[in-house]
Amino acid sequence: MIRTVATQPIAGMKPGTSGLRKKVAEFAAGHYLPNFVQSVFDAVRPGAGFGGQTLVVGGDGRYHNDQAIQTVVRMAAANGFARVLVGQHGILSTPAASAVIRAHGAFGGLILSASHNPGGPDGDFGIKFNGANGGPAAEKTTDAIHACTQRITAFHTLDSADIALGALGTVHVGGCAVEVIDPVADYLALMRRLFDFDALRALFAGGFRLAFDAMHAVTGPYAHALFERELGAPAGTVRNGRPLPDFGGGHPDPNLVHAHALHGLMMGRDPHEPAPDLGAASDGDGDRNLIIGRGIFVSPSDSLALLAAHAHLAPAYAGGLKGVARSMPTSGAVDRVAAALGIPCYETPTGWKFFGNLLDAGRITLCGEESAGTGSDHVREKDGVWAVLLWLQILAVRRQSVAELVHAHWARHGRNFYTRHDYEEVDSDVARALMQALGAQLPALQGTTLAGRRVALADDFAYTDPVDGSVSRQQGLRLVFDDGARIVWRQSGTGTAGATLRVYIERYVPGSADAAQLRQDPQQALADLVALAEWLAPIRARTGRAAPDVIT
Ligand code: VG1
Ligand code: CO
Repeated sequence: MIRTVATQPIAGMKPGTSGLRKKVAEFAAGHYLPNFVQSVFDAVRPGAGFGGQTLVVGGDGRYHNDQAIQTVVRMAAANGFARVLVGQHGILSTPAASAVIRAHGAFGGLILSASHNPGGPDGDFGIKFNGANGGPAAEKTTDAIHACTQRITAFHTLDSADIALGALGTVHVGGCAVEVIDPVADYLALMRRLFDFDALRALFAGGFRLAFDAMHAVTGPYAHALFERELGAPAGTVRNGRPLPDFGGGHPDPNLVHAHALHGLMMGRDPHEPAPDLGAASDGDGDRNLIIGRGIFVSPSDSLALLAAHAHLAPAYAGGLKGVARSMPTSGAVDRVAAALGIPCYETPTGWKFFGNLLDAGRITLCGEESAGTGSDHVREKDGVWAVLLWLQILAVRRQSVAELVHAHWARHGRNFYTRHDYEEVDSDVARALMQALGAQLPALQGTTLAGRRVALADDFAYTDPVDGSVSRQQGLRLVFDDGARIVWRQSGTGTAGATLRVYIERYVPGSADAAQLRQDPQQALADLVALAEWLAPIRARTGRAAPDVIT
């Protein structure tokens, strides 16, 4: 019944920071999805074919997820996979997909998600390939996939009825066994091995209050199972826990703009509910985490540093960390912890795919990004629910508030004041021109003094992978001052409309500074650098905007 369907290349199928993301309408039209899926298979097919191999398939439940899964399943069967594991209802969070790939020795997986991008018929859709280590394909693979999309002439599928995604169990599609699995089970088993669940149960039994906002995205089922059923947190701990195809009309990006209700609650601004002890949220596909203590927002860069400093309190990391890594724009807070622990700290380009080699080689145990992504060697993706569990583990052992932990951390290691300013849907030509002009200016800035600071380094960040020697260029323009302050400019690789410009700004204040100085508002503490950034690359002036669209 296998059919080979003639097709033609479709332009623009270049995976970005994390897979291919486009508007739903584009993905759903004609041969768009089949072309990409076939190109993935063509790029990664081993010499012996896919016989005997398992493919994992799941998504974040957004609009078009279920239909896309049926397409992928038919194509996987037609391309010779022996077995396909699909999350029930088409659901698998990104970290759970990674866990399933690893637990079942799969060849790899296709994750259907546009992550933090909005969903619904007018929203975004996305797809990415993860390999046998459970991690996102490295650049050389995504480049090979892109090359296949440019020369594709046919794809393989077969005629078969849709599989019932709601029913657990195995059905056969052609010669392929398609198993609909519980999307939570493997992940839950893994979390039980990493953390001391008895200690977490005791924490909740003692009245500790968590507010977890699943943003009507994929983490709902995981959070209900873990926090409420497994750890005994009261019903209602998980908010917006039902995955919806349009995320309830919201934008599943756990930042202070899109998770403002949670932020208000944690700052004590909800008249109906006192602020809980810990507030957390995750994104569309469950790999990000937002952490807010009562009365205190923890920046993702600080959260990474705090987790690194206290990870040994969880059974999985009791033996210490081999090393840590952060993406280049992420603040240097974790570097200071690594120095104090005497372990290496790696600086990678933006995107989780760059951590894979370091994790596989055993060089690092923990890693993270300023964009609210934190993870460890337990999977090969960032992991939102895991990060919340690690925070809970630390709070359960230390019996201190989030604010106390953060303040003690700043007093010991100093504080890296940090902010990211995003300008969304900028005209692509304007964005390109701004970045080009700035890039051209950089070499001459080296060694000069700007607004009272000496420029120690001004370059376009290039990364040489220490494991396989591969080089990735043009990973962000950076200006580093000799006092550790930095300004970084990058163009987003996940957007689907126009260009998104990100400006990352950081300044270090030593722990010996007085508490008032350490506890300043970051926007105030960074105001001079924000002004300098605009002077060097006049984004507001060129786009006619008074302020960034999102400040995190
Ligand atoms: C953004 C973040 C990056 C993250 C990526 C995928 O990329 O900056 O840190 O890895 O999203 O996260 P960009 O290119 O738009 O800056 V997710 O949760 O959307 O898979
Ligand atoms: Co995500």
